[in-house]
Amino acid sequence: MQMTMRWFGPEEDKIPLEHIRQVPGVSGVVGALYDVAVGEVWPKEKIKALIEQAHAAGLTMEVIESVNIHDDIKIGLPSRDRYIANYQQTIRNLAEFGVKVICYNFMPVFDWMKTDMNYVLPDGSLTMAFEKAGIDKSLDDVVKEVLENSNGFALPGWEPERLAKVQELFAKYKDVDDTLLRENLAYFLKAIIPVCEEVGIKMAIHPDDPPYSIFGLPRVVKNRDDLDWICNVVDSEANGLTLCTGSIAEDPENDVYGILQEFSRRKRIHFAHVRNIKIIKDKDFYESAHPTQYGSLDMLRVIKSLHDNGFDGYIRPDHGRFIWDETGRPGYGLYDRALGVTYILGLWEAVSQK
Ligand code: CS2
Ligand code: MN
Repeated sequence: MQMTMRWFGPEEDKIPLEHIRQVPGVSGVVGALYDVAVGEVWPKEKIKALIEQAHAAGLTMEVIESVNIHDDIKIGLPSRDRYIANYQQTIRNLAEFGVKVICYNFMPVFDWMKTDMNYVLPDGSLTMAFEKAGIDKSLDDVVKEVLENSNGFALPGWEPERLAKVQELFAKYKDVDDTLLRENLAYFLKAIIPVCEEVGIKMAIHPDDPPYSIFGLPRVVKNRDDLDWICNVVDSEANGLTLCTGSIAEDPENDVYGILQEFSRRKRIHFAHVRNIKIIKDKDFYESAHPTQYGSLDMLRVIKSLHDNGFDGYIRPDHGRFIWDETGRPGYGLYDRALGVTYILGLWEAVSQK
């Protein structure tokens, strides 16, 4: 197991690598390039410069999160072949600089959805929440609110330029249902997994967040059966998963521990996002502090399910709250994520005792 933290690069992240380096037990950062348009090839010089910065700070960068997938691939337009060829080249380029795992998602239009970026917890800390009432409004209003409340940072997958055209994007997806989205995912995987095998990279798909349809959009990474289908459609260890405990648990029907056990055993979890959530009612929830007592997940059982079933991948705390007056990119402050690291490592050490 290797403990990592996500870092958004020198321009986009106000947290210096030197501070991440001081979090006990963190050996690497998970990074990405943010100045290459979605669908274009990541140039070698830029990859090299990014990874060298991590190395200069004494950290590895073996996981990339994310190389995002162009909407034309998800929609299945003829132009997808050009974008897939670019993706293949990006995989080759990343492998050259020691990257081992690429995290990505296959959610139409936008990445994760939260309805409140500044939800106040009883102890005064701020977190993110999702309440159904918050999306029972017009799409334009919801998008506007998310963009306005993200403290001036572009959230992952919420690029303002792209979402300025959100209605057009939705129109392009109007004929894409779950079946077609799944076919398009299969088409993509069949094209890229052989390249991954050749260069020693593992793909790790992130579950949908939340793991059910919103705004009528199709969703194909929601539950155990979806994950099983993905693993089987191209049966290769290079075709794996990012197991995000928070995202999976947002549907109370999902058996998080069973999923962690099964796919660890099957050697398909290459990257684990470990966070806790607290279900408020039905499917409404907020992202709680990591320890078991604050959320709906039994975190010891989460870690045990990974550890006891041979998980040997990269791990990171996921979102953190804002505490101690910290502000910044929602979910990605330093302090609470650092507490998450320490807690996860404590659990890991305990379950590792013979
Ligand atoms: C991440 C996702 O911030 C987060 O919630 O877990 O944005 C994740 O990076 C993407 O879905 C992966 O493509
Ligand atoms: Mn996640």
